[in-house]
Amino acid sequence: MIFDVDNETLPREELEALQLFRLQTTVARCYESVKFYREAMDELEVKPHHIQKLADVRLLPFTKKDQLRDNYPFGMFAVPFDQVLRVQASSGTSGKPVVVGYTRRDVNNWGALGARCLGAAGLAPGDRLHNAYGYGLFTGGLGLHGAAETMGVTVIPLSGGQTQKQVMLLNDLTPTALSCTPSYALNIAEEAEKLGIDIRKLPLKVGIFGAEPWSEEMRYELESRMGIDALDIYGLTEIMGPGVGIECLEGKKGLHLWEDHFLVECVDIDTGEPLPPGAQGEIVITSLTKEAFPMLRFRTRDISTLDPTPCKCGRTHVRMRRVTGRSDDMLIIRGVNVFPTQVEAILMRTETLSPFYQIEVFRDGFMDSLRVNVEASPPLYAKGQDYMNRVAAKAQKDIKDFIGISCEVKIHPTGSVERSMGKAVRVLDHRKEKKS
Ligand code: DLL
Repeated sequence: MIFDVDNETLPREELEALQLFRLQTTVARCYESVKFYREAMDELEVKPHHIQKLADVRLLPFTKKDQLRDNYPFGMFAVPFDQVLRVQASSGTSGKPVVVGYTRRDVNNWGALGARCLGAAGLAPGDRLHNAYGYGLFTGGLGLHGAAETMGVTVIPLSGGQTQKQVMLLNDLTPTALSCTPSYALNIAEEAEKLGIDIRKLPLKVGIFGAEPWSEEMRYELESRMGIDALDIYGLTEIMGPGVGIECLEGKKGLHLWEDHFLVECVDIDTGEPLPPGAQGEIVITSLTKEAFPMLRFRTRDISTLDPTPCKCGRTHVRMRRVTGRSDDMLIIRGVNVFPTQVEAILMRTETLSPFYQIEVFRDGFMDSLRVNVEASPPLYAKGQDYMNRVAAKAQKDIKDFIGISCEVKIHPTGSVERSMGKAVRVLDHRKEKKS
């Protein structure tokens, strides 16, 4: 089979033997073809032949996002351009984007791993995928597109935006799967409700949602509003794009990371030291098969936990728990670490609040403060200000009890929090604004 489905259930020993062979090949490729890696390895006095066992990956230097930016645009490419079939790029919200390249084999592998993800989500030829991830330099649109075409699933390439049209086509073309960010899925669900279309009655059966952190509570919301199974898919431009891992339909608890193509570590955020299974830390990924843009020990900044326990689906690849957030999105409010997904979980457990929210952070003198802006569900709004104040007070107390921070919860009318078309902006950090 072109997407090596057999590799998904390889016994651990065989999987690790394959990983070691591929790691050695990748390290040699990096050392020979990318000046940055050669210099970084020489500095640590590590040569490719030092990689004798999988744990030797720890001899290698980490690669950080800033270093990729320093090598903008093509400094990290390991092949000449006559072998590069495509480039994609990260969003680059803070400065220059990271530009990555793919050989023909890389594009094929990406399609194959994406197809594996669709398979894990229960899709097969005959299914139809409505793909509302953005097309273009962002890897979401073209990534899921390639996945569907590789598997032979019909792809409906919507890209993001034009939400009313998305709803119309969900209704008319009756896809069985929807791919987009979870925040955009919520936007689509809301639009459908406004238009009087009950998505639960359509043939749609599965959502392939990722590209941003989301909570279990958000899963529940999307599943119940759309009548689907909502699965978490993970990926990042620097490593490949969507399809590094996905939750399986059977287990729905943690994402299988395709370990025959990626070597995954979980390290202490501050020290970079390896953590035992089950401990929360930063996910570090080494690509094992990439040709144009191989990556050694990329510090993803994504915070999660690796779970090596067997999954009922029979896949042997390690599971990564839902990403709580990125280390650089973690808010530190008066000494307490907070991720937006933690706040999201509490808001969504509070009945009568809608799942649309945004967090603002302010600094007054030396004190940081946090305001959570959330919308009332229409029935709550109808109950008037006093009632809403009580709901806000309850949410504030829950945030204090469960996360340990005092904050202001402000309830707004339905429709006042900006809707997402792709990755939602969850935090407005006013501390970074210059004083005039
Ligand atoms: O977001 C690739 C992607 C597209 C993944 C579509 C899934 C679906 P980037 O724009 O480079 O690539 O952003 C990568 O997004 O490091 C995480 O911080 C975050 N991210 C991606 N998937 C998840 C997820 C794409 N399932 C960055 N849960 C990553 C939480 C996610 N965060």
